[in-house]
Amino acid sequence: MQRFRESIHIRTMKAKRKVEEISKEDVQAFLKKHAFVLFTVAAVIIGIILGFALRPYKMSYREVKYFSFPGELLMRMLQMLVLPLLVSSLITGMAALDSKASGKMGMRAVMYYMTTTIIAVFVGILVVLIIHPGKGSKAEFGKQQKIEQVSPIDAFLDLIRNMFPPNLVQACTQQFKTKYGKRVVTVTVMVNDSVFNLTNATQELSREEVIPVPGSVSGVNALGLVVFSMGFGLIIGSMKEQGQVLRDFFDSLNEAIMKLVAMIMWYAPVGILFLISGKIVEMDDITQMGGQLAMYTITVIIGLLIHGVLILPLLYFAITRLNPFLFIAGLLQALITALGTSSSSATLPVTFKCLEENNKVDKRVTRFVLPVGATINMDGTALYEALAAIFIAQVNDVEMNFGQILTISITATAASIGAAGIPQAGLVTMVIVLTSVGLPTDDITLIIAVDWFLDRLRTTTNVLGDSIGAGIVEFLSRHELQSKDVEMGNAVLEEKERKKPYRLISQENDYDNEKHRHGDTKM
Ligand code: 7O9
Repeated sequence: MQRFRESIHIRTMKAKRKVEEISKEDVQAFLKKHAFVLFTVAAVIIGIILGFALRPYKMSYREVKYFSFPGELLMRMLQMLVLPLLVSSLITGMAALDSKASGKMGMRAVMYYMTTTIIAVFVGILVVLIIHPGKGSKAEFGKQQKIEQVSPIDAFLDLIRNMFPPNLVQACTQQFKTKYGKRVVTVTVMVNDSVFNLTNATQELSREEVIPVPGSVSGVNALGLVVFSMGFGLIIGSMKEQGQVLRDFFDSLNEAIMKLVAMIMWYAPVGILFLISGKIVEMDDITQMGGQLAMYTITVIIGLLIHGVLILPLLYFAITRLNPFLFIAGLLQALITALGTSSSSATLPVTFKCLEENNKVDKRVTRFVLPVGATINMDGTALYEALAAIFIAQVNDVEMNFGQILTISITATAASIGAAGIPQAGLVTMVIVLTSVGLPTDDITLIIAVDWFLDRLRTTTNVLGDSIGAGIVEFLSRHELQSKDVEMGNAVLEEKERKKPYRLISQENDYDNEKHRHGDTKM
């Protein structure tokens, strides 16, 4: 008995020492491994504190701009990479798969985009109907401005036109936008003069007519580049040896850009710190905000939280049976960058890095799914537009019937899909949603005061939606990817698959023996 006790004692002592030893190393390894994430989180916290600390000094506009200069630099660096990254990743992504495999993967991605966008709109509508933030009075809001009217048909045609840019170089800097010109039309009318009884007298009348004329606005035509790159990638993928040079070229370009991304990410925490604190210094006094607007802000936050923290993770878990929060933990940097930059396209480089390096998502999936997702999949935006439209109806004391709510959900879904193809989308799509149910478009100005803030949150939701989509599409396409690996004798990739940090919440969930078990989750 005594010996037994002693041996237990020795063993526990050993174990304790081991724990101590490991914990020291562990902490170091942990710090090293997660240095980026820790820096980024620290940057957000310091940024917020610094921002609020500097507010009492009431900086002038010029000073605020100087102050947020480091943040501006980050935006510029990220945007610098978006174009080559978008083109090279889509081309190599498409070229790496045959048309059948990419078709299947594309179908799954589109299914995911549609499902989540529709769910997002539904969540938005539900939340705003339940909380009912609008009280039917506009008295507490500031002065209203006029909002330019847009023609939904012209916006839609612009979207289609932007899919086929006539000049690829121009598509990197400009989008097509219908403008309106005036034309004088002369019409000859017969005048039947009854006084002098003269028949067949004619008179020329001229009147002005508004006509659509071609124009352009600055901004990347992402949709056009996506369409071109997908077609181009598919073609060079099917070109056997002749296409090898191009495949190698774009593959190498993509790798080089990703190396640049890795370098820029060292600067990201500094940039994010200044972006956030600059915005806090710049913003208007929030204590002046009216009750309805505050309620509206809270409603949007709740809606986005339900979608991002509940529905998307649940969907991820339902399909892959993996822990969604471990997956999201790997994305933290991308989410914070989205929060700082309020642009999912500028965040794209970081999203790539997080998914490929932290979550070990297959490059063939990310290269294909992420650029398309950044362009057409905007859950947060869809949720927001539907919610905002109903809020404006509530402020105007207009009861929405079921048909109108359905119209709002359809237009909000369409608006979020088409946003990247519609020039100056932010406002234009909102105007379209409101016009579709006959709500006053000038009331958009009521919510503009909080838009900069809510934009950041919906961008984060957009990036989260795209990333979880990549995880789900990878899982659903694992068999095609594996068979392609075997075909190409690529055993290294499979080895990497097994090391995914976020997988295996239970041992039974191994890719190898799940073929039949998960057969039913296939889309
Ligand atoms: C939000 F593919 C890329 F990365 F090259 C790409 C480039 C440009 C993708 C998209 C775009 C683009 O122009 N997007 C765009 C997005 C254009 C207009 C409006 C929006 C909507 O933006 C969101 C919102 O306001 O709700 C949000 N700020 O996700 O970036």
